[in-house]
Amino acid sequence: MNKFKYYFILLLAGISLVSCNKSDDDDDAVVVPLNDYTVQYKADNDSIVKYLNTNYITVTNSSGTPQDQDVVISKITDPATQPSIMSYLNSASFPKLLTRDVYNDSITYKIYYLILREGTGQNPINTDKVVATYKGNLLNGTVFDSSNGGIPGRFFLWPYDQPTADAFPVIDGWSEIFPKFKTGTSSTASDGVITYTDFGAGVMFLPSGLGYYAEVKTDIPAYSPLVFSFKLYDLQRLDHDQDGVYDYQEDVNGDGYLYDFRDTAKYPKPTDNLVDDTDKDGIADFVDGDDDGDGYTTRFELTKPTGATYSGVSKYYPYDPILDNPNTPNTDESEIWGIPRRPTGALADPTKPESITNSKAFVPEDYTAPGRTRMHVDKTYPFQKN
Ligand SMILES: [Ca+2]
Ligand SMILES: [Ca+2]
Ligand SMILES: [Ca+2]
Ligand SMILES: [Ca+2]
Repeated sequence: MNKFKYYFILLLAGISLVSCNKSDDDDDAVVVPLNDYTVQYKADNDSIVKYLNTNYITVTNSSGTPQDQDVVISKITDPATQPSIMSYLNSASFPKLLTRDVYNDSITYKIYYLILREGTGQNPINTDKVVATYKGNLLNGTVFDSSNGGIPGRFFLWPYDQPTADAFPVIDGWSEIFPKFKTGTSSTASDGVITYTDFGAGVMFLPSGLGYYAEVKTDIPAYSPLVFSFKLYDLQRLDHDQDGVYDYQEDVNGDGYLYDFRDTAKYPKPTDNLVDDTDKDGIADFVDGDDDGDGYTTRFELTKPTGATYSGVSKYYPYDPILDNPNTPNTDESEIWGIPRRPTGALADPTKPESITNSKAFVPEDYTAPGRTRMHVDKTYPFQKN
């Protein structure tokens, strides 16, 4: 029986798990069992709802300055002039308070998050690297950390990533909420100072299970719900299985999120609608070097056939081809062939049905159509000749 599970939460590096099946093991005497996730979440959610009902927010709108989208959250003293944060729930305009359901720790959390501004650039997927600033406070108002006004930090949104010299992995709550926002635009002055404008900005209200849970951090007691205001400045796409297809292009169900459900302690019962796993071997496409399980690596499948028609700057198909720019006659940007979808041209023998020996021809659009499904992960196309 898996009666007791003990979890050790490592600083920002996400969660590592140690479970023990024997409740009478003396070696574990120093480990305190964690609070039940369902019970703790209910208590946290009650506290967060109360916080949203009893506090109001002021936002600095000062485009082009480091203070743009800074927020101050204060207790309501005059309800007539200080609308509660909860009053923005599903608002038609901004600020807009929304919720997101998150499956984690074997339960489903509902995260409240406030969109101050959506941003005008790209949404990160929850395994990308982002450039951001933030300010964190407890529900009692204590600010425990802040990078606002300082140098933006770099963060791995996937909690399982290892820290590097310039970036840290984040808590699960950040991983879930940042993909709801977009980056903005940036300009670099001659002195190297980068100014960000029109970036996404918001506030997330996290139950402790999506923060540090039982772990005690500086100025953060165990089981603390956390409030983070943040600004999403920039992102870097990552390719975790290094197969040449960026993570965000391996989001098979297109929901903007990727999960590695091999962590069965954290995810005992993932529902099918959360899974991006073409060959259903339990390894999600973004960490599976052979997405379709045919024994050939995706990297191999994305190698261009030799021949003049497949010319371009890379040996491999990119997902999005780049057309040559006629305004730069001395440079060939051309990458006219993207990863193909299933061929849609004429059958080799139109009198017989499509089969592995009677395939359709590729037409140019098969390599460029927006939103196409790569042929190697297209379950409607079993006729690959690899
Ligand atoms: Ca990949
Ligand atoms: Ca997905
Ligand atoms: Ca797989
Ligand atoms: Ca394959």
